[in-house]
Amino acid sequence: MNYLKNDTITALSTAAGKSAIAVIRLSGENAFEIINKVFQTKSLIDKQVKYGYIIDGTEKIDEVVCTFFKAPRTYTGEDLVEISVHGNPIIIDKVLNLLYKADARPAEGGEFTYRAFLNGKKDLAEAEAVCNLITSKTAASAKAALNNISGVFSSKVKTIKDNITNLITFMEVNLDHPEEDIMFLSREEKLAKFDSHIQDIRNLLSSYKTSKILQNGVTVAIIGKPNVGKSSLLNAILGRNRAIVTELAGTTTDTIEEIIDCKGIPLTIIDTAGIRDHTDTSIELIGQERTKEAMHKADILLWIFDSSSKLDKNDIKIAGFLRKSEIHIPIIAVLNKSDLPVNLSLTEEANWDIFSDTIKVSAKTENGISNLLDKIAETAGASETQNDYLMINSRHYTLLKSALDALTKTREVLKTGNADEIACFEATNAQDSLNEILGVNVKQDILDVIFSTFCIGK
Ligand SMILES: Nc1nc2c(ncn2[C@@H]2O[C@H](COP(=O)(O)OP(=O)(O)O)[C@@H](O)[C@H]2O)c(=O)[nH]1
Ligand SMILES: [Mg+2]
Repeated sequence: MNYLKNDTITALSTAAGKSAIAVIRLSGENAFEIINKVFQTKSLIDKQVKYGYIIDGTEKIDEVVCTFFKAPRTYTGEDLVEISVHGNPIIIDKVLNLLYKADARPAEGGEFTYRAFLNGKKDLAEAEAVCNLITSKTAASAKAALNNISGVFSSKVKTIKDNITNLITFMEVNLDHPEEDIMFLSREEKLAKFDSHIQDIRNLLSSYKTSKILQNGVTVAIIGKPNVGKSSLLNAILGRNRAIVTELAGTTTDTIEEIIDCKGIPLTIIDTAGIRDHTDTSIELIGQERTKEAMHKADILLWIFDSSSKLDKNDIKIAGFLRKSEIHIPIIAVLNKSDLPVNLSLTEEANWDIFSDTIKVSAKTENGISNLLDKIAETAGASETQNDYLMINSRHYTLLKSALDALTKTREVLKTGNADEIACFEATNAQDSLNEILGVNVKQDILDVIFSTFCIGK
């Protein structure tokens, strides 16, 4: 790893492949000197954005625009140049090779952001959020990730940490100068303060599950016997004809996956081949195996019924399969074809209590589809997902847990006796864990692991 070197680094920061424009970043002490070796411009010296050519000796390689950022007010905190070249991989390669020849080094994964962290432009939690923003799948999760980059999560952690630091200071003053009562806090007051900080940490921890849902999304598999309207339901949810719909049983032989934005959460919907007692073809058999795989992959099942006809042995087969399998996820009963007269009753059979909810819809008229999406979002836990920040990083989770444990111990020690010295020691452990989230005193090997998961160019 080169992370500790302070030389000048360069990399393509936009996605590989062909595009109108690609941006190459160059950052470090010698960034301006290096670009001057390969950049020919007639722009004025004082212009921050300069138009010109990347040249190899006298040969023009590309017509570009270079944006100059003077340290320290830059992304990395160093002198930085962003070269906008034409997005052709051959040109990009040539320009990068010229920069290497001019003494820039290929950047490691995440090295630009790593330098931003080292130079105090971002704390560690803010730097880690850069990846979350880039991989967000919905507008809601992108907004939350952007808030993390801007310090919304970090400032919550920092506030708790500062409050604990203040408390430790109070307790230490009390210990050192027991005779002076100017800054004296009673035991009850201290306990109340620690209780409130414990609650603050619990609140952050409790947003872990919902943040994960917001960022990673949930997977829903549409299952049921043939011809109940599974593919029609997928199409109705997507608002377009993605899956083939016919009145023939066994039309869908493979699984079809699509992602939609469902109340802010990325929802992967899988349409599956219908399960029935007998199968006509080997293709259908393979399709049914895929259906079973999809069921195991899913977080929620939508079991579709045709409410215009009675249950039959195919439904019983599915019920049997679900009972035998190790699937312990919410199952929503979707009574489709509600535009037709009702002939179905789920209660008349024994053991139909496996459903978390029952929803009536018509894939044909689209009646009830919006209700169904609400129900899916609610079942996934998305109603609690109104977070303005993300708490999805397992490193943060583990450190918050240790801080919570340390504060709980602090509280016990304070409660059982007059042992402020030990209490202070425990509270300092909590302070250390919270600091580590923000990147204070984090071991180099941990930093290496964090930033090496970033792509080159970030
Ligand atoms: N009346 C009515 N017909 C529907 C509805 N949904 C699907 N169908 C019809 O049911 C048949 C089977 O639909 P399809 O989506 O292929 O079912 P799948 O085998 O479960 O995927 C087709 O003829 C659809 O037009 C509905 O809500 N109302
Ligand atoms: Mg189908």
